[in-house]
Amino acid sequence: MRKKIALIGGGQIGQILAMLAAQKELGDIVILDIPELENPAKGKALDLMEMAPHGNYDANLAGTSSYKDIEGADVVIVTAGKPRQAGMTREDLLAVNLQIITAVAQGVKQYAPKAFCIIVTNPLDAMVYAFYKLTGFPKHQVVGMAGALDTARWKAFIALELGVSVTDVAGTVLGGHGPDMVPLPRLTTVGGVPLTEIASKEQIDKFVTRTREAGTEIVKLFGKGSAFFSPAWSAITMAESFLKDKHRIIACAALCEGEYGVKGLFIGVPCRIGAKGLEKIYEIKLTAEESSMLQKTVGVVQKTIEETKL
Ligand code: A3D
Repeated sequence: MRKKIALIGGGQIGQILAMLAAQKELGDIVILDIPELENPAKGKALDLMEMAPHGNYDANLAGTSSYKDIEGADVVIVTAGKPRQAGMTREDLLAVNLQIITAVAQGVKQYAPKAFCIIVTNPLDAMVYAFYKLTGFPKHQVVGMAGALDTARWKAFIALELGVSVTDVAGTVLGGHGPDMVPLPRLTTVGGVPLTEIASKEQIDKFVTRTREAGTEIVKLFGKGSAFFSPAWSAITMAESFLKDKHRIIACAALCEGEYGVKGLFIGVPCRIGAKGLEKIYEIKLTAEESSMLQKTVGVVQKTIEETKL
């Protein structure tokens, strides 16, 4: 029997998620949106079914506004919520998206209590925390997608500037999904060569700044809404590692219980994702400077999480 993937939110990211999940034949797909947008969700599902003969994939897609239709889902990816508009911070979305996540958590808890849940809605670190608290799901079942995207951006900017293949860049980004995130140049390599040996300090500083501001750079260009291709592929990478038990090590927002000195918060850390969900958090020995940057981002995340009052 095919796996079942429930996409909660059928907007910009949701529709790309549906396309990628279908093309990768990860399973059958349900796109759930609000009742007013049930027909567009059905239309997107049908459009993707009609693309299948060219895409050469076998997947059933359906659109709905009823949580009954996500029953028994193996994976739930939540993008339900408002995106940023130009001039907004992610934190500006807290009140409106907390309401939405509260409704989503209720539906997922009732109909897909065993699903591996990937939260994408912003402000990410607070929304994944809220979803975890509201569902009461175990921590291995709930992660946030942010580090996967921040790391992809980090790698993309390095490859662009150095004129190397992006597939040869390896590295990670820690911390909250905001301008204080912590890319780790010291541990980044390009085809096995340390980044610090082939890029100047000025270049590295530029990569760090651009990565931290990458979401805002796109929001400014769009004028309306935020990035959707790269967030979708990042979340699908996480879902795929779970569904295929690939054991990929991906930076995810995960519940830390002492790792990196963080207790009870979701923070971006390197995670192993396999058939059991979040299987392991890897702790890296950080330098004093990296540690102090991490503490700064943790402080920001803590403040936003406190605002959820959960
Ligand atoms: P958008 O295109 O507006 O899609 C969101 C969809 O959610 C819309 O179709 C809404 O109708 C739907 N929705 C709203 N309320 C509900 C509900 N209660 N139940 C089900 N569906 C609902 O936004 P988008 O897809 O561009 O972005 C979705 C979210 O992802 C936003 O909060 C963004 O800020 C966030 N985002 C996060 C990242 C990260 O890296 C963490 C990156 C980009 C976007």
